Amino acid sequence: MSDWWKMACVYQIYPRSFMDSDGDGIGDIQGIIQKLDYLKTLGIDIIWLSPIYDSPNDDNGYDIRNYYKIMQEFGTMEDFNYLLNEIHKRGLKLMMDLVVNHTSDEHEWFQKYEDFYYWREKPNNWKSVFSGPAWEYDEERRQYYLHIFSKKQPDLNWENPKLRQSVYEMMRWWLDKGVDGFRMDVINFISKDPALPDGPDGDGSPYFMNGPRIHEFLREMNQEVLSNYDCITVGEMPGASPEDAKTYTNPENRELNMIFTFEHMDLDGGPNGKWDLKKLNLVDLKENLEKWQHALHQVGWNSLYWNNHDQPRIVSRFGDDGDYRVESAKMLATCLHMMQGTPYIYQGEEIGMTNVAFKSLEKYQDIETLNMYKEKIAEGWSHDQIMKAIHTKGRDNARTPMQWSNEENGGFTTGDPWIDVNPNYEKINANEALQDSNSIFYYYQSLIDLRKRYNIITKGDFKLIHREHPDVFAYERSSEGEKLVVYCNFSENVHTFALPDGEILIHNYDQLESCEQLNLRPWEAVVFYQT
Ligand code: TEU
Repeated sequence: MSDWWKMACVYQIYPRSFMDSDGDGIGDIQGIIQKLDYLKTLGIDIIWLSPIYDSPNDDNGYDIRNYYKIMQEFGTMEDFNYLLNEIHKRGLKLMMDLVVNHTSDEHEWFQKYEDFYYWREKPNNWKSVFSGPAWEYDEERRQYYLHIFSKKQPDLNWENPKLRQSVYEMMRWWLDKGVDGFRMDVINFISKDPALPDGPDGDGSPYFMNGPRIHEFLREMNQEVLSNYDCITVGEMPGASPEDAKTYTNPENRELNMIFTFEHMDLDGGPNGKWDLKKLNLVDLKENLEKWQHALHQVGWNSLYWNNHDQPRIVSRFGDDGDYRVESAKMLATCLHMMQGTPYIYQGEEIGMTNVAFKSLEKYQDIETLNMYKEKIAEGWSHDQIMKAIHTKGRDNARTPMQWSNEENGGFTTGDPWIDVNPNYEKINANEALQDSNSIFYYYQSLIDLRKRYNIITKGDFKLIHREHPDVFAYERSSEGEKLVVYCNFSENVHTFALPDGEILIHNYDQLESCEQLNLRPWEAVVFYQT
């Protein structure tokens, strides 16, 4: 099977917030169908759809109640079949979100099969990612069950071969329908240390991340399911290192095509995690991405992302969402898209959507945020301190509705949106972008097109230059006599360098300030191509 996915660009849709067709304030499948031509215009190849399966929505669909049924708010299986057909008619592909580390506690398996889950008389000391203990006492069974995430997301016991076969059967069902692959939710959590030992200070991750049988399980999944289809797979892997990724993504191992790393997304968090706010040190970011480029070059494959439904919006996080929003959004896109790997664009990133700072906690919907608020108050944090952390890192920053137009609710819904629309929709929306040849949208369109036209972007090696520069991320790509030289100014300071040779491939300003030297203006990005 070909490596078609190495030249491809993926667009992630968070269906709840993408487009509402029936006015109930919740995005749906018919709404996605209405926007397929918009995605085709952007030039993306694959759509990653966050979960659309039946769910009580304790974690917005990442708590699945029935893998074979579409969530009622999103539509019907007929709607899905029509969506898949319309995607394929446009020459696009569909990657579903596979959530099989856990199910909803309302899944029939949880009701019927005790040995599909982890039940213990006595819990260990693990804490949940969503605050509190990772064990919940069940009065009926008079035992505790494990849930690394919410108490309505019990972890599946992958030691049980029957469970594994039930998962593989479900995967085949979707692949036989014609879906083109899977994004696999926390897939490196599925193998736990069978002893479930206490973790340091309640941190169980040494015993559930990249566990003892993870490669065995992934190879079995590949052998039993994936190898029988021409499909794309990406594993979401918090806590995976470049060394781990070499094993996970080396095609000789027949596991996955690529993984999502979290290392670069953890660099602006302190020792106590994401809510422990810390200013990004650009040198840390440069050296981390360099490490991943080098580790997987000619060994495995990288995914390239800044955004998804769990991360704050990158233009607010590492760019400037004020005066230089357009320049910095384009700069960030350039920095990522000129690297080796498959780029992922999250809905709204292509129009420079920003974080939102709701004044009241009541406006927030995310279980992680709401549980964290209670936990931090109990730890003595002030309300303002917590709200600052939420405004900076909360997942709802990415989950405000897609901004389609300057109409009410950004054209997302004619009803009351399930979560407030970012009030800046009047200025920042897809309609505006499509009418402005200088928009971030058309800049993304160019980046996606360049990847298809210049093999060096897919094949070239990576060399960091000006390593210690505190504001500028610069690197070279080389392959068979061709070279790219990429300069990205991650600041509003001006910095001067020797002017590289070659033609300008893409640039987020109209022209260079000087033809004698490279004067990088605020948030300026420019790529030189040499042959
Ligand atoms: O996220 C895995 C994960 O670790 C996230 O919880 C992430 O670390 C955290 O959100 C950062 O704030 C996946 C899904 O992407 C996420 O939406 C789900 O909540 C989670 O798994 C459970 O399914």
